[in-house]
Amino acid sequence: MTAIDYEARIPNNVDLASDKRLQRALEKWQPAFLDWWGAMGPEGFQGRDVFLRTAVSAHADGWAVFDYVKMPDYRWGIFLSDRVPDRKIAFGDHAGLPAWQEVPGEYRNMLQRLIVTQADTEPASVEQQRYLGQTAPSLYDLRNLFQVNVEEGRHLWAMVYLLQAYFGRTGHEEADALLVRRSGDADHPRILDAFNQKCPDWLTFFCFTTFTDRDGKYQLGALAESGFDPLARTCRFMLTEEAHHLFVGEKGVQRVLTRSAELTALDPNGDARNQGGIDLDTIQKYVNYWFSYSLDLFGGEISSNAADFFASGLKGRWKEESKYEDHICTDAVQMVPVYRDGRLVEEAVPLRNAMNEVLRQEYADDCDKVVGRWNRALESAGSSFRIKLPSTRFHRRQGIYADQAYSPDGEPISSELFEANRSRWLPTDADRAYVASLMTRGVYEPGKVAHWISPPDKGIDGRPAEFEYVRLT
Ligand code: BYC
Ligand code: FE
Ligand code: FE
Repeated sequence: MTAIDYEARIPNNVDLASDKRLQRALEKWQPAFLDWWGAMGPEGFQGRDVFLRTAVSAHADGWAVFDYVKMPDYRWGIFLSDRVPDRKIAFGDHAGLPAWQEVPGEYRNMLQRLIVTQADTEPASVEQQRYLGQTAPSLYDLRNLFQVNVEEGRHLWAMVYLLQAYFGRTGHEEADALLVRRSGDADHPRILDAFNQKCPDWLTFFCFTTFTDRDGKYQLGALAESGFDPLARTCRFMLTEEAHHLFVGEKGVQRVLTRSAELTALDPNGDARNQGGIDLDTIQKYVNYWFSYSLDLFGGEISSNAADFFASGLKGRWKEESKYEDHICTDAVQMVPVYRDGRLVEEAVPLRNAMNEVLRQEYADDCDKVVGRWNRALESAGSSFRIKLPSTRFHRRQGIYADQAYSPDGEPISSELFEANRSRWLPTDADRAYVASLMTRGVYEPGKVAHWISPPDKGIDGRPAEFEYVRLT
């Protein structure tokens, strides 16, 4: 195992000090990153003490410390999980050969593209969440937002390290370009659709961290299986941090649901909006929106890119090594419902070409479990309302379901019928304006929470919920 150099300008466990060229390159990128953070990171609060977790080691026991930190002083570092001795490529055409410690020349472009795509999402999400601090429902939530933000920043560092260490000049150019693209920018947008959508309110933030960060979990899981060992190792460590992002999302939505159920019960007409809360129907629409946008992040159901990623050994399935027996997948097929002549028919797709869909199904099953936990919370709150995930065909922009309209149940329907129901299925401008109207200012007194959300049931790192997670004085 490699010792952590925590005194270095860039904390790392990759022995950066022994590679002066790389160290210089990263130290040159560092001020550009900090400029970007200042311009596009959280608006306000940069001079405040925030009770943050900082990664200081890549080991399961005690990999992080919690303390007050001002965000610009956060120690963004480069941490790879320990090397597995004699690790072999686990799948694809090179299965059984030693894992690559250098970039395999024939796959250079493909690998760089995968890393750039992964990297691009990290700063994008920080940009999307830039203004949320202004309207935080509590200090606890404010702290969680900033925790997610600084760690997405660290994920960017993790990918930039790979680009600069292994991809020469083009890697350096891509590292710079990551600080130039902007979420939602007309001329230089982020690469994937979901990362160009607005995240203007906290219900969106909680849906985003539930559904979009969860795409991160599955994509990182697939890349953690990679035959390119440095990528696998860095993704393994990123997954440790990711768990908290998913927690923030799931518990956030759950607290909104619980509060909404209470306010619905309180109202003589059963209308949570009359009680200053968010009605459950609106929450369902937000779920529909972010689940479908996040499904798009898995790419096409039938994809030659996915087949190439798998064949080359660069990107596996979720838990490829431990969960599957056949790691070659040249003979197997995956049945995929395809729209033909006005109806859906199951078609056999060569498994390698269906790898995006295999990963998407893992993801959708996981999302289903989250919704199950939300529904148990609704039940405990005495509500008979249940959140339901729409079909994976509903409201898609990418893949084979993008050209045809589907109902939330996944039935093909006319685009007229879809449009006629759009306002029932997806958030309207009025819904968004209503949600935003509840969140015009932050709630910053320790222990207080906004009216539209229930308090957290416990605090962070053993601290009470009413702890001063961000010091504003
Ligand atoms: N939006 O063969 P296809 C995270 C493009 S999230 C726009 O169907 P492929 C995080 C595609 O690029 C995890 N474009 O798909 C979460 C291709 O373009 P070209 C991020 C899209 O390539 C929260 C064309 O359509 N990590 O970490 O098999 C906060 C046809 O593509 C989209 C990764 O994504 C889209 N949604 O799969 C912070 C892992 N979907 O080549 C962080 C790396 C597809 O025709 N990326 N396209 O120009 C990949 O593995 C693959 O690039 C994808 C796409 C799975 C994304
Ligand atoms: Fe991330
Ligand atoms: Fe995340």
